[in-house]
Amino acid sequence: MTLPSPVITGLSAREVLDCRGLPTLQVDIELDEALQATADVPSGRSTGANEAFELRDGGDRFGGFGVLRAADHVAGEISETLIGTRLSDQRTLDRTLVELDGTDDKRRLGANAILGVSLAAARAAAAYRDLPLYRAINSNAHLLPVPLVNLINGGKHASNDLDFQEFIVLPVGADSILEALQISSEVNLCLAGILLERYGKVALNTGDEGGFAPPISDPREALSLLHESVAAAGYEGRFRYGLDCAASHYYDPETATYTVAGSRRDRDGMIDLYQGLIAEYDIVTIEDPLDEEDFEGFAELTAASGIQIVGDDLFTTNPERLARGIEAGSANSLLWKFNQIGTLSEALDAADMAHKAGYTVVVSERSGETEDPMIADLVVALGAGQIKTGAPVRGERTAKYNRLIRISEELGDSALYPEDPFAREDRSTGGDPADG
Ligand code: 2PG
Ligand code: MG
Repeated sequence: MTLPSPVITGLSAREVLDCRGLPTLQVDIELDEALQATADVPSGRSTGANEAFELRDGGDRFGGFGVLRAADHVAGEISETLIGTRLSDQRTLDRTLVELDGTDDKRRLGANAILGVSLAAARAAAAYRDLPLYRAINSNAHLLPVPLVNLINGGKHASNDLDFQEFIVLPVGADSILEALQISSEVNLCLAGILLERYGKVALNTGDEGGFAPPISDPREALSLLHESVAAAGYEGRFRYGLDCAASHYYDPETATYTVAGSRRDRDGMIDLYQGLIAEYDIVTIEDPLDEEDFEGFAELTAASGIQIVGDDLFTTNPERLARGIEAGSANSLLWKFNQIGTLSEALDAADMAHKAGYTVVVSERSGETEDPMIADLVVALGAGQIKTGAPVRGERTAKYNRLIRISEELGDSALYPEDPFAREDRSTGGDPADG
């Protein structure tokens, strides 16, 4: 049975605080029949150069980070266009928003204003059909994701000397999302103990995504710490390992070199470094290993390594950049962040394009997050099977993890936690570098 489309009767936005204490947008939408929905807009720190434009106020308020102009656009022009119209489908709504803005990167109204409306409308439409969001988007949704749990932070997310941004454990040997979170959390507690003993209390300071930020600079040391913690927790063989290097942030375009732990390397030197780390530490996924414009280098590493190479700053969830990457064989996985492109439909199109090309999709949070758990519903809706949403601590991260637990419960017997998506016959699961 098709329900008649509801009419949009109200639209407004306010500034709220994100997890860094910076302002971000929260959008409310109202439909007839007194239905109301809200969505928050996240914000990145190690952003790609090609992301949609986040409109900030400048000036003195909040150090220039205010979003009152974006809020005014929601209450003004966007409301004038949408209020009184029918919320028929997401694609039509998003197209209206994109056309109203009229720029390539949504800079006139602000991608944050546009995205907030797009997401709130998706939630309202699901509520109107009395369905959870994941079910409203995909009637067959049942796949829970393996979390890429970011336990050690570096790069732009931490005040230490690690150049790589994220050191990740993947609980591939769990039976359910709940068990995945349990064993990840236990590993995190073991890591805390090891850090305290080895480096003192200062090592328990954390970065933007809740992972520890120990005073070290060598990526090998960080990876060894992860392996040691998994072993100490008694879970050898049940985890694999990953990195988000966010390499554009330690790349110098003038000399075409990368500086990692004080030494400079060119592209080939970096590929050698990654190949060594992959072999030594059971690394199955690396995000942004090279500069965001180096489609060719990405293709080289993808072919040479045989592991999951994820494009974040490389693709910016942008179908045009993704198409270029698919053509060139750059990466084999898309990092999926809806605020990089600015509407839900365009982000869904990018995921669809990735899946059709045989790429995996990793749904991701931003470092500047809110308590809004929407990406948990979206990763299940997409059947993506992988989510990156920080350490298993702090409300803005646990909001997503806890929503996944509820979704898993709602799905009951149909809920599926993936078997190790990285299993390969030629990869040994035994042995641990930390053991010697
Ligand atoms: C990334 C993200 C999220 P930011 O690089 O993948 O982990 O960081 O939101 O700062 O871009
Ligand atoms: Mg990234």
